[in-house]
Amino acid sequence: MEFGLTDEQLALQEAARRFAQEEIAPVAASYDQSGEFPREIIQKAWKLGFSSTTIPEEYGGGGLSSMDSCIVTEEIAWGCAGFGTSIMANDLGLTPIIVAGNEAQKKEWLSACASEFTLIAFCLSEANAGSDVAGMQLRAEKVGDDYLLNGSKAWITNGGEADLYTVFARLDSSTRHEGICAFIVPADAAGISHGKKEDKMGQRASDTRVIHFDGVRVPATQRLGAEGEGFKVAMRSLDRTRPPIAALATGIARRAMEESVAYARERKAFGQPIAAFQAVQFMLADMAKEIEAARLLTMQSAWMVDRGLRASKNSSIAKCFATDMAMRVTTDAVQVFGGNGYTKEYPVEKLMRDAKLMQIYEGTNQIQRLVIARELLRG
Ligand code: COS
Repeated sequence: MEFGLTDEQLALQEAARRFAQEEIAPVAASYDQSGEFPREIIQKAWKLGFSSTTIPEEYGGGGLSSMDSCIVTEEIAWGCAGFGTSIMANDLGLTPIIVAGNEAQKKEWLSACASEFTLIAFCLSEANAGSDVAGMQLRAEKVGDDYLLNGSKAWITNGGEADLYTVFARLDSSTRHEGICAFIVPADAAGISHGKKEDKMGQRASDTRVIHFDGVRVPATQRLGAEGEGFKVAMRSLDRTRPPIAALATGIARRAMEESVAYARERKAFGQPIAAFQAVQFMLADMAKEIEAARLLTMQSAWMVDRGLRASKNSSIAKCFATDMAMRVTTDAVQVFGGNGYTKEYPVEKLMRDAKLMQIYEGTNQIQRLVIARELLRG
């Protein structure tokens, strides 16, 4: 068993860390305040190979492994989780093409995304079907060789900024998951419109919207997999993208711990730095041990994805543990900072707001527990 990173991975980590320190962290608070989308910085991340990372080399991509992608994601999230989510959502949007695209689709769409900056959004959730994917209502109607999409998606990351969508729609209303299809849909297709950017508690730099599909015509050549396979395409995609979400949460928590250590060394009470008090030391020690555990679970699930093993249980364990951990660690970081931690003058209240979303998106942590329990009980 090898716990160390390779020389290439250390170089990748160092490059991503520098990018997060120099390009993201200094502007994170201002994007958090304005809620603007940092398109130029995201594009720069793409140019440097930190976004759309998993496109295989044969289609012109960086061909990074899931492990590599987790290494990058932790660093970017250290800089700002909203940036991390925008970058990660891009890879999530691409994943259905990687897992279910035929050769012609991969050549056309993955190559295009590798050669030109393209933002992608994964359109799965709906206002009344978030956890219950099989309950989606967006309709796909077969008309000749095409499909007509009608309905709306909700909570779509990169929704208003994306150039390309992967969309899940219901062909057969008499079934549940058996009636769902997956499609590749350019964002400029006639009939697509989007709602306002959601005014979120945290991760405010990321763009989250409702997308409306009003008679959007999609040729059959843009269907991913067979008719009725869309649900499984979504599940297989999420198995692969939950390890980077765990890495994102680990990055938020690591930032909170580092800020807490620095503050505890400086801030004085009763005539000495608060780092001298065991009450504070224990909080810092708990942060460190939980972050280490989350990172190891993340690496284990990424390792499984990279070996083509079914990673559902381990991806859900990593996602659930790391995101609950980020919530605990950032809450304790605010506690270490005391009253200062509750103000926007200091960085930890943003980290706590950003961490909350991690327990909700990419499958709530209640859904992760359901997946883990089902995998255990399946025998
Ligand atoms: N890989 C491959 N196939 C899978 C799978 C996976 N990870 N998970 C489930 N399946 C298959 C099942 O084997 C079953 O196949 P058969 O009908 O051939 O036996 C089928 O898919 C249906 O699975 P299941 O019965 O478990 O579906 P449910 O409707 O009970 O829902 C949950 C399953 C709740 C796990 C699913 O809806 C889910 O993941 N929800 C959360 C969605 C989410 O993460 N949203 C975030 C959006 S992206 S920000």
